[in-house]
Amino acid sequence: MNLLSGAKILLECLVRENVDCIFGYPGGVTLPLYDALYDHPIRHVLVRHEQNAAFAAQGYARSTGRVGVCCATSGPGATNLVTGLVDAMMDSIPIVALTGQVTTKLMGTDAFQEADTFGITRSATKHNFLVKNIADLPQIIHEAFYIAASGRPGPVLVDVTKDVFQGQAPYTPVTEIHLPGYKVYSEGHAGQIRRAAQMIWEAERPFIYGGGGLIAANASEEFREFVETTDTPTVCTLMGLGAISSEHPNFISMPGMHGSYAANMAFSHTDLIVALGVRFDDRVTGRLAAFAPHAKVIHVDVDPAEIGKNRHADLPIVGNLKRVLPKLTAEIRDLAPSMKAKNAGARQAWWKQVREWKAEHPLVAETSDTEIKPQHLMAEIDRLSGGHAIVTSDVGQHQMWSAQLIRFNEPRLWINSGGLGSMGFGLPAAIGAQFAYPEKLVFSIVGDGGFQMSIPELATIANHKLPIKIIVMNNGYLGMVRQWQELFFNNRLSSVALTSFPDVEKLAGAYGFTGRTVESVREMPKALADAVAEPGPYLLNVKVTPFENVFPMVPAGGALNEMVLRPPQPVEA
Ligand SMILES: Cc1ncc(C[n+]2csc(CCOP(=O)(O)OP(=O)(O)O)c2C)c(N)n1
Repeated sequence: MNLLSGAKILLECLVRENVDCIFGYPGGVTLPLYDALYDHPIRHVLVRHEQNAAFAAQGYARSTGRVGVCCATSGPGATNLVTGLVDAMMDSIPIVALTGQVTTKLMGTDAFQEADTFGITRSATKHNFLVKNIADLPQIIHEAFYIAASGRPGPVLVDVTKDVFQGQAPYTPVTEIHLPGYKVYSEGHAGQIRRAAQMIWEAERPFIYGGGGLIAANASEEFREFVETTDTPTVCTLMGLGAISSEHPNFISMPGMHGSYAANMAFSHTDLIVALGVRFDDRVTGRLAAFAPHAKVIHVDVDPAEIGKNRHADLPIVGNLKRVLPKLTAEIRDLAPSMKAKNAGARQAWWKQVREWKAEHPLVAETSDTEIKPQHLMAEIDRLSGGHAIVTSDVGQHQMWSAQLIRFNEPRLWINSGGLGSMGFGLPAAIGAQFAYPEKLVFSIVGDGGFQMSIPELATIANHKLPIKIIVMNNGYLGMVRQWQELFFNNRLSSVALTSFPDVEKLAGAYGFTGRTVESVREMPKALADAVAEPGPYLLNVKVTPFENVFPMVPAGGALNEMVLRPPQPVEA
């Protein structure tokens, strides 16, 4: 019988899962795997830190909807993955992390580079496995992919001992996954769906609250049809941007802490929230007790644990949005002849009100003739993107301005760390996305803080000549923390000034590509256009006004209708 090494069996399983690219970093116990990769068609991308392998795998997964794969050695390699795993867990991103573990007989002896990866990553993953027997390997790898991608997606880790990589066994392809304890609910309850349609028609001020679950379910088309059939004002969360085009007439904006006035006022006045693939996150709801006080809630989610977790659902539907939404839309259409006229007047008045709120305080980019406002930078990037570029962001003020001001006319273009808010995410995520879409325009918008967490990955970018446009929104501070210190700690700016930022021309030059700093507002549009025109990578350091704050803002613990709309204006003498 033909025998294969565990390493080769693992790669064979990855081929069967259509994996074309792994982001990773080698080490002692993964040597047999890397030896098998040496002349294998699956591409291994050597990142410069394991955390970035997990972020790059996420960039790949978030931009394609496929499972991203990362790999690390035992001990420090595996522990370096943890932030990326928790990040994927918080945002429901399907990745499979492969880690090496010391030889089975050394486990528990404090062997060199031994860490309890299985224990450490238990709460950081949707599921994790430890493989100590080569005979289990194929089944486990396919189960890992199935669990990562199905139901509510998430990260799955497979820890493989060195003796399993090195062992020899016959390989029989796995044809069936049978996980009796793991239930995926997809269809939604027909009676509940019908009831939901009725509630939607009965509402006078309905409001659609769409989230990342719509994107995870690839349900954008179904979502658009639902929105148009009900003709309801719609917001998308930070994770849901692009689920419906930013230019769709029903789309209001992002809601929440830095959401628009219209979005937050609508939450405060609606009588029915249709919550689709969302989790009533505190950054959306503000003070939960004061959130949407007049609203009933229909909550559709694939994960039953989300329903009623933060906000009671008057009507729960557990199911996959791609399956549930068409049924809901069909029920809405069915009921239209008998229900349409009932609240038509009230609904018209509601739309009028929402449009007025939108017109009263629109999200517009401030500009100046003398300096570069960060909002102006985002407006220029938006112009170049036209709603079609992939934009990855890091975490901080630049992330919020990007979300407010850049259009996303399709899903999977806006890639950011929503739930965990991990600085250092943006640049490696762009690497993953650019590998997935070599021809696409990819902007990576980062703060001067987060950028400095990602500098090692400039080597990966240079190595593969990835044409990523790295835009550093350089305000000289850990901007978002400075904003909070200014607003809530008497402007006592403690450890937030970022002095000693590197000369980007020299920095990018050291890696063999172009870097440039732009300080003049007149030159900024052309500098961005030049970056886009460059065939290879480009590092553009944009010096923006340092003390700008992100508004609107709902102070932490505040209710949505207590949002602060703009900075206090100087009092005229
Ligand atoms: C790994 C990590 N450490 C700390 C934080 C807390 N934090 C949130 S925003 C922020 C400031 C980010 O500064 P910068 O990257 O310059 O972006 P800006 O806010 O100026 O746009 C910090 C430190 C975080 N989110 N992630």
